[in-house]
Amino acid sequence: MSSLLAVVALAGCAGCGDLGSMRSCAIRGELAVGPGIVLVQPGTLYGGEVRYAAEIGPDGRFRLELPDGGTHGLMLVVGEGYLYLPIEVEVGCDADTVVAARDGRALTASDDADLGDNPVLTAPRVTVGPAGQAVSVDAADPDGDLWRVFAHPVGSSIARPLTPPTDIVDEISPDGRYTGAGGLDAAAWLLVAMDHSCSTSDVLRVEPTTE
Ligand SMILES: [Ca+2]
Repeated sequence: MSSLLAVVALAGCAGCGDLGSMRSCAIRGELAVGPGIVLVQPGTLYGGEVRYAAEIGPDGRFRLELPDGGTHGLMLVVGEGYLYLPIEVEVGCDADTVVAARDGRALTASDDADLGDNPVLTAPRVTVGPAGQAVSVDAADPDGDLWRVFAHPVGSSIARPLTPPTDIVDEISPDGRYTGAGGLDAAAWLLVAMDHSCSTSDVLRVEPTTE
């Protein structure tokens, strides 16, 4: 089954003035498909580190509050198969910046036609210990172009790259057990791996277990 996701980013801010404590810089998603995850980089697309994320609901909706407005790169992981859609938006701070599906307009991304080269996540675990919650998961990429594995505590705006088992060489991350994210607590976590071809793993939703 194949479907098209058409997305247009609508700037919701004409000017980010002195709004004091009412200032809120947020991205609101009204996509046609879900569930999934959106990962966000401050600055231009691929120009910075992924720091923020939000869960995309089954109805394709999400809302993500950011500390600042301005240019942000988004990676939307939704739809049949997993091929993320990269877009760049200007985030305003006097009204939500809306990212919405509009059939036949603006940016489009087809679903992934070849799932055989996608990264795969297995054996996810979120354990609860004296130092807080710790996340671990096995990652493997069939054609060896794994980029990063990210963890997102659901309900927060945080995205964290998990630590690979060995060094990242020439921006290619190794297969193996990824770990990290101590010091954060959540009722559930989302885990996703991305490669250099915009393919992704399944988005895993994992609840903590007490050891
Ligand atoms: Ca791959």
